[in-house]
Order: sequence, then structure tokens, then C-alpha cells
Amino acid sequence: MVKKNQTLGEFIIENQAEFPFSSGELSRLINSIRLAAKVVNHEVNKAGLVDITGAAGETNVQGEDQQKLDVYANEKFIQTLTNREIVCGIASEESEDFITISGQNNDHKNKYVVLMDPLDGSSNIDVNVSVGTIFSIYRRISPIGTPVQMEDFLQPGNKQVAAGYIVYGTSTMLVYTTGHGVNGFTLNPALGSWYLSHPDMKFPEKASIYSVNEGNYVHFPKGVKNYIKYCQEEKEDRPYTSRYIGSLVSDFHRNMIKGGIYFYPTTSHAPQGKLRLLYECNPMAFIAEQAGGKASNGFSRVMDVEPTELHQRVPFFCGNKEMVEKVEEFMAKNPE
Ligand code: P6P
Repeated sequence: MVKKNQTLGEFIIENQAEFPFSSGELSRLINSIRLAAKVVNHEVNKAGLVDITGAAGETNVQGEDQQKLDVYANEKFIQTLTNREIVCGIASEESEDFITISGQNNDHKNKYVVLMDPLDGSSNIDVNVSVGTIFSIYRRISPIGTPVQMEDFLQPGNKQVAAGYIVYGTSTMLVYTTGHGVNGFTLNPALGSWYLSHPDMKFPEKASIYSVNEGNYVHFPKGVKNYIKYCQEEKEDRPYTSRYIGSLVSDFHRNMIKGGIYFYPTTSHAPQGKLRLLYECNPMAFIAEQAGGKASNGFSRVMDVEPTELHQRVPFFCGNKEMVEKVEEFMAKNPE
């Protein structure tokens, strides 16, 4: 039973029976994320006022300029997750290797790993465009009581136990799934409470938005070029509307509410695609599927890809089921 305007705390308590493991674990996991989200939200919202925007003078493992807020968000999520005694390891876009969390008794008894992009779309910070946090949660597979291993992080997306994102936009929302649908909570910053504003989110039947960086058009595979031309044809249901914010969480969130597809294909300078499988594509794919949508690498279900590296990239097509299946048709005809 979903009650609109329920607080996140009430919602977690009422639904923790759905979480397949011991009841208190889900609430501690999500509580740690919602606390960190509030802290990061506070900084994101005042970024323009204090000298916290702009590059931190470092580059991350992706070779991208690290914005100060990237570093701040990374530290806050790691600190909050570490303090809650629920997680045995964290992988982050901002950290080259995974982080081992041994627990307050140093006994490695915690059962979950979290993979995250602490501040996705951070290049938009300085131009006041929405950014987001993306997280993916797995149960560890290595023996409890031993230090977390790389195998705990390199699990296929179909093994996720929870996934979600925070979008720091005109309002701040936490959207997540534990495999029983997708629910969206809006933060009331005055009270510091999250309210169930978008219960049981689903992609709408009718979809007419496509989101891609068309500046890369000449570098796209032929199947993608043909799909973009299909989107632009004068037909009864087209041309579609093109919307591209340059922030995955924002583009995805709008498409889930209004209906659409987001795609970041391979290009000549991103031969594996740009988005990272483990902490961008898989969590967004889990949410998309739980909302009645689909997520593909252009040929097959992205959540079935067997990961080989922590920061590996994949081509990503995600949104309304019919739109993803249509682009897969174009890719099948021109796989190169
Ligand atoms: P481009 C942000 O860096 C990001 O990872 C996604 O949030 C966004 O959709 C994409 O990259 C934008 O990339 O190459 O179009 O600027």
C-alpha cells in the first residue's frame, strides 16, 4: 500500500518486509544514503555562493577534471556509509580502487557493497544545471568476516538488491527501487524530510523524447544514425522532440516522467561508450526495468553484461521499452 506524502522513514518501515534480507538492513542502507544526500544537497544548492565550485585542481580516474563538489560528495557518501555499519566496501567513480570498510570491530561482518557516481554531470555545476548522485547496491558474495574482494563489485546488474539516484534540481528528489517498483521522494529542505511525491513511477505509454548528444552524430555507428533519422521523420507519431541536458540523471528522470529514450552510443573517441557499467548504467537500468522500461547496450540487456573491470564503459540505450527495442532493430541491421 503506497500512501502519497508518506515520509521516506514511514515508507521504509512499511515496506522493509519486501527487502529479501534481514529487515533492519534496508532501512540502515537507505537512511545512510538519504542523510548524505541532504548534506550534499545543501552544498550543491549554495555552490554558487561560496568558493566550492570549479575544478579541485585534481583529475579523477577517468581523467576528468574533478570539481570540488565531486570531491565533497564522494567524501560525504563514503563517510556516511562507513559510519552506518552496513557496508563492507564502496566503489566510486572518484576513486581508482574500491574502498574496504572493516567495520567498527574490524571484523568485516557487513554484508553489502555500494557502487556510486557521487556527483554525475558535475561539469554542469558551474552553469547551474541539475546534477545527480547514482548508487547501486549488492549483497557481497565473498565470505562474511573476510575483507571485501573485487568479485563483490564485479557482479552483473541483474544481481542488484537496490539502486537509485538523487537529482539536485529545481527540487531535490531521491528515486529508488529494491525490485518492487520505483518510488520518488521529494525533499522538503525546510524540514529536512523526504516525502513520497511520485509513488510507483512508470514510463508513460506514449513516448516522444529522444536524448543524445547529436554533436557526435558523425562518429556514431550507422545503426544509431539511422535511428536518429527515424526519430526525425515526418510521420503520424514523429518527429520526436530532442532534449539533452548533458546530465544523465536529469535526462533519465525527465524521460521516465514524460516518456523517452536516453542513449550514449559508442563514438570514435569513446569506442566502448562513455558511461560506466557498474555505477551509472546498471543502477539506471534496474530503475528503468522496474518502471516498465528497458536498458540495452544496443544489442542485449545491459544488466546481463558480465563485468570485467570496475570502471568499464558500455554503450547505453535506456527508456521506454518500445523505443529501446526500435533502436535495437536498427543496430541489428547495422551492427558495425
Ligand atoms: P557529453 C556527465 O559527464 C555524463 O556522464 C552524463 O551525466 C551525461 O549524460 C554525459 O556524460 C554527457 O556527455 O559527451 O554529451 O557531454
